[in-house]
Amino acid sequence: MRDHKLPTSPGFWRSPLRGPWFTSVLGLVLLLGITALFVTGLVSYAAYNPDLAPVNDKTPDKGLLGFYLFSWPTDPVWLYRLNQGVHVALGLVLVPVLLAKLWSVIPKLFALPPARSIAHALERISLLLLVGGALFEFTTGILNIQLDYIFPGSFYPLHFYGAWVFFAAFVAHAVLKTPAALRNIRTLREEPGEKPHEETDERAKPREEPDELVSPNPVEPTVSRRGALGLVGGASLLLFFTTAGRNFDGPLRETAVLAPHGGPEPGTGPNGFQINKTAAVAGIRTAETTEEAWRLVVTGRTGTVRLSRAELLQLPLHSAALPIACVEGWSTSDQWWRGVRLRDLAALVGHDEEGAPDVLVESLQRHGAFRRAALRANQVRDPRSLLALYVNGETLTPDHGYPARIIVPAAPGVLNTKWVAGMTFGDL
Ligand SMILES: Nc1nc2c(c(=O)[nH]1)N[C@H]1C(S)=C(S)[C@@H](COP(=O)(O)O)O[C@H]1N2
Ligand SMILES: [Mo]
Repeated sequence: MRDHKLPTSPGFWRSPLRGPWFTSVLGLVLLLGITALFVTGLVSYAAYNPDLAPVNDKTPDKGLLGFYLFSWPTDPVWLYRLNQGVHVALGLVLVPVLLAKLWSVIPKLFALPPARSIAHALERISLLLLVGGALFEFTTGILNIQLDYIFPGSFYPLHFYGAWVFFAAFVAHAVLKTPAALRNIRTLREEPGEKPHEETDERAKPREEPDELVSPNPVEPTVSRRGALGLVGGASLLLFFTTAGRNFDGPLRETAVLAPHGGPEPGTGPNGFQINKTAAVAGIRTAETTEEAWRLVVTGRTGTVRLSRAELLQLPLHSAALPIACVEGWSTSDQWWRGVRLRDLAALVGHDEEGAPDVLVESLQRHGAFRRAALRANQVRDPRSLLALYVNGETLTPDHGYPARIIVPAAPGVLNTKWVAGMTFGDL
């Protein structure tokens, strides 16, 4: 008998759950789930209008990988909220599935000899990219939503390039394995032993060699394969119901016990919705936001105008009900914003007849990743895009961007610059 004490020996792995049926079911769930994650991830990236480089683009040299970018629309207003909510919720829900899938194939990781042929060697190298890529993408994503940008400024390129490397390896793996996985769930029984349904089952005939995933000396099962899948699904549901509440205001938000956030508790009242970064953290001093001190500097084709908050309040004010949706996967319900249309500000500096162009918005904030952001012409022209002065009938609080903040329909939260000090209109 061979030594069963080493992980390189098949006999070392004794769970009766392992086998092609179990691995195939998990693999097919991941095939659908990870494809949806990739697509929502790319859409999320497009929402930044990363072509407004170098301001919005956090991924220098994206080159061909930016091939699909388009001007992000402003309708429907919940577009980014939904896409990012799905991206983050799906990423969390797939964690137990991914872990179970990796667990189910772990004997293969240790299999000797390291390579039986060139093709086998290539396959194992591609698996390193696949497993490494998956762990990297899930880890960077989860750190970002839980710890509020622990990689200052570098999360975007890491998660973006990682996604392409991972997805390339994922596609290769899916092309190789999906046909067998589909055959396995059709022809194999889920229970241990994993013999074909009947010795006479025609479809099952071609499978001759014993599968390397099946333990040669399994221990007694303590749970059926279906039961094990149920546990994985249960863990996924638990993650969903303890995090998804971050996309709603009010009591539902309290259900998101597993989704701590760096920001303070939003509190109650008209300004009682989530705060990404407080004025104190952003280094905004009260002295710079007083009526005497603060001026909005608007620059465009015909020059520069400076407006106090009182002067802004003399301009036509408009309202729009819009959510704030952060890349971290939290969002608020619609809030009632009131302020000056961005396109009216553009008109003040000579951009009325030919229509408003792009705009670069800069904050009072001196340090940090989000002190400025660029908006596309289509966003500036939308009548619901505002330089907000009020929210839900009250003056903005310092933490929500007093004296004035940007709010744009369907845009990622990060483009809604707070504590605005300057706006420069012109093609970017
Ligand atoms: N100046 C400035 N504006 C900013 C930010 C910032 O850190 N500094 N954070 C942005 C991000 S990432 C989000 S999600 C929204 C959050 O707005 P809120 O704090 O009012 O909810 O503000 C955006 N505007
Ligand atoms: Mo954000």
